[in-house]
Amino acid sequence: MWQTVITLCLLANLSGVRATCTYPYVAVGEKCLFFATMADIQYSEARQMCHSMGGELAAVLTATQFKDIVYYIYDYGYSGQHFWLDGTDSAVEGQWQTSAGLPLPMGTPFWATTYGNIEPNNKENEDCLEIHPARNYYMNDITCDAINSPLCEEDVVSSSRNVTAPTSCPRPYVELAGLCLAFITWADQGWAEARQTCHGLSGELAALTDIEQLRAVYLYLHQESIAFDSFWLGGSDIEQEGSWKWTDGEPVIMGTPFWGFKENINSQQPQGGTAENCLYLDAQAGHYFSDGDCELLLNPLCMLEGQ
Ligand SMILES: [Ca+2]
Ligand SMILES: [Ca+2]
Ligand SMILES: [Ca+2]
Repeated sequence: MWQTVITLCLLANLSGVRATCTYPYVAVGEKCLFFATMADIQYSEARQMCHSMGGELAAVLTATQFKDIVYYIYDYGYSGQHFWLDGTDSAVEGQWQTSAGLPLPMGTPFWATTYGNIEPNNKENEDCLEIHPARNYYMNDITCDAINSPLCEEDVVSSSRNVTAPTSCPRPYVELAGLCLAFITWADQGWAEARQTCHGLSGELAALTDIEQLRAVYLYLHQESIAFDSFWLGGSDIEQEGSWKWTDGEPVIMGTPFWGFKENINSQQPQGGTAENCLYLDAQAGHYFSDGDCELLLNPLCMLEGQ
């Protein structure tokens, strides 16, 4: 019986016209899409998340592609969720294009239009593209720091983007300076909870033990436009105040050029004493090492275990 089932599955696969997609991507018309509803994040964070998943925000270039996505949202239980699509007019106001530089279709049947209003309306300097149940999933421009879930499309032409491809690292890890790192922008957590999140990804909060690793992380955060986020690393002085260790017990290298400042140049980190026992990359201070209250809600920066 199982042979019959397997044979039928194989036949269905062979005769199917849909794309073959890698989990968690699903076939939607001719595209492989990932409805990342676990994340409610800003536009640039959403793009970085898609990149780390081997894709890009989904680009809608034809009416059929648009219909396929909207029907899938209604048919598969995503109604009520709202998503980022690939599109911005941040370069030239009113000129909407995808990340690959392709012009976005304007007008019907894509954008919301009513008696009094035609989207995109740039009402509040809105430069990013969303689909939202408040507009029955017609396209709308919204500010790029609004919060939506990424709708990712699996990459078939990786040349369309200029980010570091996650070559040898499993998704959502990206390869930086010889490490597989995952920037979990969709979780704001205390240090201990952030560790659990990394464990769930077969990883650990990252240990940056080489200064080239800190440099690579810094460049990546700016390349991906997520430098407004702060990230937990796997260092702490919980066991003994002032004795900073990574989670594997190895000592954290102190001083310049790893550790940064707080208010001014006379306050090199760590400076928080027993009130601050966890190590993070501080977005407000150049992403140098800082000690912080372990209950701060920051994004986990995970490293694949066994590296
Ligand atoms: Ca605009
Ligand atoms: Ca609008
Ligand atoms: Ca401390």
